[in-house]
Amino acid sequence: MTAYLPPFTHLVNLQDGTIPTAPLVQQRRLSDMRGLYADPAAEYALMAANPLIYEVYEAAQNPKEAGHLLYSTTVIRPGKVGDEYFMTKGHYHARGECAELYYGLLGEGYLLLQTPEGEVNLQRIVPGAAAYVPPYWGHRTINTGAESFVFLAVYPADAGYDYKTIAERGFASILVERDGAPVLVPNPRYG
Ligand code: PAN
Ligand code: ZN
Repeated sequence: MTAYLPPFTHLVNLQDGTIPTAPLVQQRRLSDMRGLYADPAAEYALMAANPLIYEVYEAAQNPKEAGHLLYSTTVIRPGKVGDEYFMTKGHYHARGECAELYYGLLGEGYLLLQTPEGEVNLQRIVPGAAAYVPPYWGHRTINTGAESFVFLAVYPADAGYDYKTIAERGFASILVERDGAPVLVPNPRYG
């Protein structure tokens, strides 16, 4: 007999992007992201303070099986490491064929995407923006604003995470501040 999962609802706090009833909250500090920012000296200088960069509020702990969805909000704090804006680690999906939807809730930033061959694409995310992450594109989000940048993500429960490829190679481009505005430049550490 089919075991029916009971329907459920979580409220996203639209003042700060948190999900107070989320069963899982992940915190990522600078120390959790060693080597991901392009400027090692700036990273070292900031490591004493070890700032909180982002939090993920995972609303669902559904079975990690095809057919189910997971959803979460991500709250990225404002700030920079050197001239590179605070961002998520970024990943490919372990099951590369799994797509994802991002929906902007608060603040402003960008979704940086990359194919396995290193082609990059940049999507601006503001409240109300519904951005599609197609299959096989690696993805990272970046806060270019002065306030927290918050978005909702919805993805197949069996998508999984490949962080290793990004940790080893990085993204081909990085988003840095030049004359007060975000500019996409080649990543000197890409390889
Ligand atoms: C998102 C991300 C979230 C945090 O829910 O997992 O924004 O980014 P990192 O996982 O790269 O640290 C998502 O894309 N899930 O698939
Ligand atoms: Zn993802």
